[in-house]
Amino acid sequence: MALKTFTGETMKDVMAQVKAEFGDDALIVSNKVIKQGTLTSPGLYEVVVQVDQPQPTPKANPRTSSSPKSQQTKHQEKSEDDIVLDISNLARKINSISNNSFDTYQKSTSSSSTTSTSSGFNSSIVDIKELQKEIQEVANTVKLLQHSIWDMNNCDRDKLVIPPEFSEIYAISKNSGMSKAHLDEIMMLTLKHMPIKMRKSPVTIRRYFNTLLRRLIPIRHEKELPSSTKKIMMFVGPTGVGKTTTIAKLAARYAYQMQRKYKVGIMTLDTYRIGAVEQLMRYAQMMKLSIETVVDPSDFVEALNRLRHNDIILIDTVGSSQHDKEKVDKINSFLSIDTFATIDVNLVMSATTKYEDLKDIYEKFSILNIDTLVITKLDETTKIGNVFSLIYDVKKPLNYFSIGQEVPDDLMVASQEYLIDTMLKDIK
Ligand SMILES: Nc1nc2c(ncn2[C@@H]2O[C@H](COP(=O)(O)OP(=O)(O)O)[C@@H](O)[C@H]2O)c(=O)[nH]1
Ligand SMILES: [Mg+2]
Repeated sequence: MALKTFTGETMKDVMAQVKAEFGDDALIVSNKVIKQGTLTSPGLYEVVVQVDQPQPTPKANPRTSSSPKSQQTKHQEKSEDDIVLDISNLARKINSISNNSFDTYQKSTSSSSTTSTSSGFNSSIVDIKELQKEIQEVANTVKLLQHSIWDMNNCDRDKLVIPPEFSEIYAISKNSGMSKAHLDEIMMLTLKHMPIKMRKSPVTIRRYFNTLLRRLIPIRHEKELPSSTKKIMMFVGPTGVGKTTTIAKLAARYAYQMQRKYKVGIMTLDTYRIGAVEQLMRYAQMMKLSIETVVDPSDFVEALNRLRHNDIILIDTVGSSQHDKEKVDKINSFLSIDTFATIDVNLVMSATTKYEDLKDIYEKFSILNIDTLVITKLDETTKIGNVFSLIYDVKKPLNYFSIGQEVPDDLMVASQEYLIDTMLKDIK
């Protein structure tokens, strides 16, 4: 009795080979699981068939039947032959699937379906279909597994379940310092509204999320000042965030760097420290700009009037901790004075401050009726989800970003693209 051994990665695969060669009448002597397949490695299955019976020609594998070796009866030689055949079969299957050429392959084989090789090709098509089905099943299992791992890691996330394809963008946003409550809220919106078609590719997911975040950032764009209009801008905020440096940069920008060269005047209310006055005096001298120092609110109107010939007046204030209510109240007393133009209040904050503190600062300074936000020290960190969250919360527009110490170069007009691209920078 001669035997032939068939092997394959699944029992289905092996049986298909047997059927292709011997048809439905194949006499199976034994079948074994040599190695159980796992998610990461293929299995090995073996079926031994009795072959000392006339082989049904129509279903015979043309490559096997035409080969002289297929007539040999030695078991060892047969199985070696089969292994070679299996490998080439498998290579062909994988090739046709990975090239996504199944359709083309089917077309080319169906056109020659009357030739003697057609049954061999057709059975290969069946094999490929089965293989595709198996691959799909494995892919589904992997997806389910990813889901359950994600769910386990995030069981504190109330009802929000992040699908695996969103996990990268979720992790990066969270790592950027963005408030978790905001992130969950935005993620929930994304999951609800994002078109199904876009969810399939991580690239479109990122693009969608990036665009959505950008749209949540209000910007006050720099506009040309109508002639005969005066603008007064006051800069308030904690100590050391870069108020004076930003004023120096803006003075240079308005006076020298824009298409229209504005007349710029500077005023400082920060007379607590000699150094602070000197710092601004030096910048004003260098730029040949007029400067006024004011100690008392009663001197404010007069000093402003002396600067009235300017188009733009920039007012520096004393830095104050958000907990120092007295200093914030003093600034407020200047703001309650009637002036020839409304005072635009700019709250200056550093990107290196964590979200909770930014919020605290904003709240303490909000008695000054903040108009716009200036963010400084963006060169010192890329984790600026804190800034995003603050703006998402307070819905105040941004007007300028400070991106370094250099006066006047390290200043840019605020942009949604810069903020969100920097925030999601970790995405490869
Ligand atoms: N790295 C970096 N340093 C800055 C930036 N803006 C200001 N600084 C520095 O921060 C320090 C405090 O700045 P200053 O303008 O005096 O802060 P103020 O107390 O708010 O007026 C100085 O050493 C500045 O050079 C910035 O955007 N990036
Ligand atoms: Mg200062």
